[in-house]
Amino acid sequence: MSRKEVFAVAQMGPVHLHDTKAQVVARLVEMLREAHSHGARWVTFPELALTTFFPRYIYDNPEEYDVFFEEGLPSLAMLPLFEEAKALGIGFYLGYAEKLEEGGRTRRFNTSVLVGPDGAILGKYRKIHLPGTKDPIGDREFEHLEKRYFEVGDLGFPAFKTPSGRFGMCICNDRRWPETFRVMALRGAEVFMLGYNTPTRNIHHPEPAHLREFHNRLSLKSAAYQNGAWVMAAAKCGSEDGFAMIGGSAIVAPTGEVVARAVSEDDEVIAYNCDLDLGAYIRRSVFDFARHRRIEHYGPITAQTGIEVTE
Ligand code: CDV
Repeated sequence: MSRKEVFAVAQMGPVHLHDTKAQVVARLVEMLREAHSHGARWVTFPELALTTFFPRYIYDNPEEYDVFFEEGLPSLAMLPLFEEAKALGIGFYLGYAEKLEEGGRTRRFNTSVLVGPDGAILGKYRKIHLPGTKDPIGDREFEHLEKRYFEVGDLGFPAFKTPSGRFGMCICNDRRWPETFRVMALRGAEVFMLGYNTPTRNIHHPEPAHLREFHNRLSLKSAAYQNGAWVMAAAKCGSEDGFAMIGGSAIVAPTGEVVARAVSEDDEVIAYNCDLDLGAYIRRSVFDFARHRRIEHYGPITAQTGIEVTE
């Protein structure tokens, strides 16, 4: 039996501060329909897909920033997307800002949800590698305040069972960390879905601009090859109220080859008929974890965070 499935990645152009969630969700529904016309069974949407990338701005009070958050699944704003996806029989990954009341306090996470082609919620992931700072750095054209608005994710890196195999989810900065993908692969994930909002400029160091896209692709390709898995990566990109973010949404094969790539910095759907068995030979040979991993030498990976020199 063939394990080929069409996967689509729905890149988004900018979402401006004044755009309403209804306008944004209408764009997502439009791309869902386009993905359906390509025969897609799964679509990956970006990180924080319903709003502008608000962690670039400084807010002090929850009353100012709660407008960016969603409560419940599906939230009211997401409903048209959930309904259309179920009607079309398409599963999807969607990034959003999650707010909930738990243990007598309000909690906020940078979250993604995986919804099956039948409309069932298959799982949720909460971003673990939060970049940036809690307090504004100042003296920059924009901030990156994810640590201010979100808690570190508390759900680990699961591999979710779907009708097409096991899928893992991560979000943006997580893709730069090999631990993210290896944990999901050790749990059997054959497809990694992720969304990202990557500012074109690195506010922490004056890098040459081309490195932003180079490091994005490098991370996606190594994640795919080193785990024998497919990678679906969706950007929100272009100039959001004058703040530029990279595009480069891609589908990467388990061989590490980019098989489809967005060319614009706008709403754009890319799709590929993915052979989900393609990674099997990689996981049977060079990356046969059971035969070749040497966990007795990996202690520092979980025992320490920063560099420790013994001598
Ligand atoms: N949204 C992100 O996590 N963005 C980071 C930037 C700040 C480096 C990223 O890894 O792309």
